[in-house]
Amino acid sequence: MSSFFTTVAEPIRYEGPDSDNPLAFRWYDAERVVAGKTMAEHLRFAVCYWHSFAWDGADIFGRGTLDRPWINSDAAPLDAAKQKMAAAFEFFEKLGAPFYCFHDVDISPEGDTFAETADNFAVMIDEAEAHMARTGTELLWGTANLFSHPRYMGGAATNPDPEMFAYAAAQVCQCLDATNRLNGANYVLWGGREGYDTMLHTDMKRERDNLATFLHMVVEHKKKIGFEGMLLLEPKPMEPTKHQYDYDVAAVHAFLQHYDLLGELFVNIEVNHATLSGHDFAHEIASAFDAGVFGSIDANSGDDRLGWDLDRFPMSTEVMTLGMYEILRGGGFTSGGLNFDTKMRRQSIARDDLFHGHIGAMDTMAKSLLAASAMLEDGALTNLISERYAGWDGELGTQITGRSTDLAALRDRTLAGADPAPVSGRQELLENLVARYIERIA
Ligand code: XLS
Ligand code: NI
Ligand code: NI
Repeated sequence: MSSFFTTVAEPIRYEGPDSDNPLAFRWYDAERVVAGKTMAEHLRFAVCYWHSFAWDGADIFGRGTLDRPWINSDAAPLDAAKQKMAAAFEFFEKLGAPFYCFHDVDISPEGDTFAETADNFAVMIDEAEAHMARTGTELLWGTANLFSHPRYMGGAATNPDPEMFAYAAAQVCQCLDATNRLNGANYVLWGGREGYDTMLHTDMKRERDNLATFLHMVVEHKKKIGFEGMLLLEPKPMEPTKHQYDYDVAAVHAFLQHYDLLGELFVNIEVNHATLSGHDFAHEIASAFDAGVFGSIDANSGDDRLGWDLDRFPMSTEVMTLGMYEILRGGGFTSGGLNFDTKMRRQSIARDDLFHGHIGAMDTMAKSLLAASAMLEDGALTNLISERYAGWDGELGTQITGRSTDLAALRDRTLAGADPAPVSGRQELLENLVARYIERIA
């Protein structure tokens, strides 16, 4: 076993809310049963490879800051990739995360040709398979990076040049095969540059048609190789492009419907992407369940005053409680899970800061699960909602929904009767109620 994280000797353990040990869980108790399932089964935590192991802290204004010896290594590219993987699996094991996620380029160095890249990738998939067998860590999802290389500056499936489409297809083919071999629970397609920077040079209809063709090919390939996981699109309204076609859950749902892809693709909802699209996290989850496209979650958070995808660790129990509430109300995860698509702040340069970020986030999600499941069990919100809509089960409501009345009949009825009186929506009372469930978790 590698020893990149020497200051953390033991696996992180649950010590309970009274513990002052910063390297212990205070709420995440993997085996604790909540509403019929263990916390581990409910939450299905995954650590992401890209921010945690493949990023050195560089931003657009400055170079890397983080202490990541496996990145800034003088070793040959494949040897460096193996060191990076050893560090990653040491971390997964010590944290006790059951799953991880990767992009092809996170785990394997790109060569000068696609053939070289494919050879490197094959070596690293063997390596990953061995680490997974040794540690028991599983793959929540794999994905191909179709946005970093200059060939994808104009998109991948939506590139104006079919040569780039073909290259992207080759990359996804390899990565989906590898994900299948590693028993990945899902496969993600984030449309990083599937959108436009300006409409002046964009044929939007052609681009959307080509994206649909690409997705049909992915679906066909999935069936051909017998991959059983879900294929997931990850809605995001913008960044890096000005406009992305998978803007939010509603836009993805309409796209899937229009191109006859419903039932084949589902969504991976990221908290910070929901915020960027102008929606609450809970709204996106509820929309996905309503449309039958819910899949998985990228758990992170933004910042109220910075308007881009900041990928902070989730720290707000209130936001996450409302999200977990919708997940539980919808029936919970099947093959999906909670992937921490999160990165350290640039000044958190120590290696063990990675532990503090993930421990806090796992505790936030565990607290949110407890509060949400108590709220659901007590029917605290559901009862009030049924009361609020009770009229729709009465005579008038069923006449309207059953279409046994019409506009003119409703006018006559309204002319003849007294004007209806509005009742209070009681939003503040409900906000206080949610706060009480959060205060009371134990
Ligand atoms: C970027 C996305 C990305 C996907 C995987 O904003 O969140 O990290 O999750 O390609
Ligand atoms: Ni993101
Ligand atoms: Ni993401």
